[in-house]
Amino acid sequence: MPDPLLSRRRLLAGASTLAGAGLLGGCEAPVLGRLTSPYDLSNGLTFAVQRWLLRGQPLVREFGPEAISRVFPTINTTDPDNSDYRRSKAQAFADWRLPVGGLVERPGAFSLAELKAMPARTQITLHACEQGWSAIAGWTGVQLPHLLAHVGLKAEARFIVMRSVDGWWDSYDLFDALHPQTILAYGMNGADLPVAHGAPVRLRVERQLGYKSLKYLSQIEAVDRVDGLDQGRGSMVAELGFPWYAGI
Ligand SMILES: Nc1nc2c(c(=O)[nH]1)N[C@H]1C(S)=C(S)[C@@H](COP(=O)(O)O)O[C@H]1N2
Ligand SMILES: [Mo]
Repeated sequence: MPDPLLSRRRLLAGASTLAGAGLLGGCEAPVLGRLTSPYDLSNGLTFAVQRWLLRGQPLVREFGPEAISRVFPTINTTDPDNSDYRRSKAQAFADWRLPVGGLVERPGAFSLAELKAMPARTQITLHACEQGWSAIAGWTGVQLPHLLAHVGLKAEARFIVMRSVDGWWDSYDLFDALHPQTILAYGMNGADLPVAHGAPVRLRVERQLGYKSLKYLSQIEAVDRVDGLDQGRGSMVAELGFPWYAGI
């Protein structure tokens, strides 16, 4: 039986190697594997420079409760049109499970109650949407690095792929996946996460634009590469023309 603490240490050692790689870490961006335009090159450079500047994994700014926006817009999917989702929603997500698998030692499928029983982090942060609006809210959830340590990330894992019930999918390198403010949020502003904002659980990945913070999570998978998924650009929005890496 692998020691969870040992695998956590290995996981964190992996993160600091990535951080130490700095500029060279740029090769983790899927776009760099398939440079097809100057746009890809500039995305890749942005990614590499940000990785260098953020190599110490600094936290994004957190606000006090007084800064919470009175209105937090909702956008795109606000109530997934999916029969499994509707059934789960009708029973307050009691039957909902989040499968976590791929390159992990101990794959599992976690209920909302199991996620809530894990150590929680609350953070009041600014959400910035690519469409030009931003808003501040408080988010409560389990840190993704905690969950990944719990399932035991294998050494070959390089990216975390996430999927949503509405068909959105995205991927994150370990640098962002292991950041202390990357959480799977089930709470917003002290209450359960509302359906319009991604219930029962959404991702908060605070150093990237809002579209990377997937709502309605349905699956998490650790992989060694993402260029074999769909068209090979690493996310649904990247295939629509937005940057895979949306650092802010
Ligand atoms: N599954 C899923 N995740 C999603 C979206 C979506 O439509 N579906 N929209 C994205 C965009 S563009 C933004 S800005 C935020 C919006 O979150 P909100 O609706 O809670 O404001 O969620 C992101 N995550
Ligand atoms: Mo957005």
